[in-house]
Amino acid sequence: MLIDESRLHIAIQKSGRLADHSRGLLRDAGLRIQNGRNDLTARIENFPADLMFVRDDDIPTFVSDGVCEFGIVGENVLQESALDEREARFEIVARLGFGRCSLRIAAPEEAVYSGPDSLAGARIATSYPRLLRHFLDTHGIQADIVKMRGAVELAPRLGIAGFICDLVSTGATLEANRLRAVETVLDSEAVLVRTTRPGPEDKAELGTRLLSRIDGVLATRDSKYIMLNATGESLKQITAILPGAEAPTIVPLHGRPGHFAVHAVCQESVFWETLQRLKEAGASAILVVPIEKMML
Ligand code: PRT
Ligand code: ZN
Repeated sequence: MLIDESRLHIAIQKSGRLADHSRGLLRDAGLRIQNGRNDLTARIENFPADLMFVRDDDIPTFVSDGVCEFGIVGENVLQESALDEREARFEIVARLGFGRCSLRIAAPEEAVYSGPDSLAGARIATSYPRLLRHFLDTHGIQADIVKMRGAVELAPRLGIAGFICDLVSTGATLEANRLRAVETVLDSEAVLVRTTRPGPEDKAELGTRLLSRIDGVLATRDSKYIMLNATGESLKQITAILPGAEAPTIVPLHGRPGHFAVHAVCQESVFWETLQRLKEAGASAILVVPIEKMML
């Protein structure tokens, strides 16, 4: 495969739970993904970067080896790889808020469980042997790890292991297999990783540009722009209620002495309850508008 050295390379999952969200994030950051080049790569039309579509398990290696400067992957896959003996040359540069799940240890519903000590001497089936070993070592527990590539939830029923350690999101799979979660090994979400291998300066600069765009998208996802009117006496109380707003803009209203317009970017969700509280504090004409783009 020919790699164009003047362009950034971003590894994302080819298909699976993270694929659509990963493309969506890059699209929201203004990157136009050219379709139809081939199955493995795609060119970004308006930014010097190429995407590489790979299995999620390969993303830490691609980024660590510097084949790709960036990657989007679940923290569970990344941390499992980071515990490998090989030096992991990557760093998390953004948490992306999708693909949330937890790596949990689960026991058959009827099993007696009274804390990590109950795992001593047990057999635990998992696809995440290093993370599980790390958890057991941290608690000073000796147990056998049975490595499985998939269908881990079947292990207790098949008599392969007494416990499992697997990803859980809704909990439906555990329930369907009459298992219950007893410990959390890791809380995970998709993350943006960057290689820590040194590269040419112009590429580092491109990387900074890409990061600043992605940070902008993440900041706007929950942010809202709030506008309202308030009297001078109520200003202090109102600005204290505004969620996650630093230094709101306050300007006098023309022809209405003692009245002000307050404008603020709120970095947290704005709920109806918040609007009610603002109104009770003396705010009127409250407007909440979405923010399309933001560069921090
Ligand atoms: O083909 P490739 O290797 O790229 O994909 P994959 O099959 O290995 O991964 P994929 O697409 O299934 O998941 C990619 C990433 O999504 C994972 O590494 C996690 O970071 C994240 N993620 C979020 C999940 C889940 N939620 C999840 N629920 N990954 C897997 N599951 C599975 C879990 O293993 C279990 O079998 O879903 C089942 C449990 O789900 P609930 O909802 O029943 O609890
Ligand atoms: Zn995988």
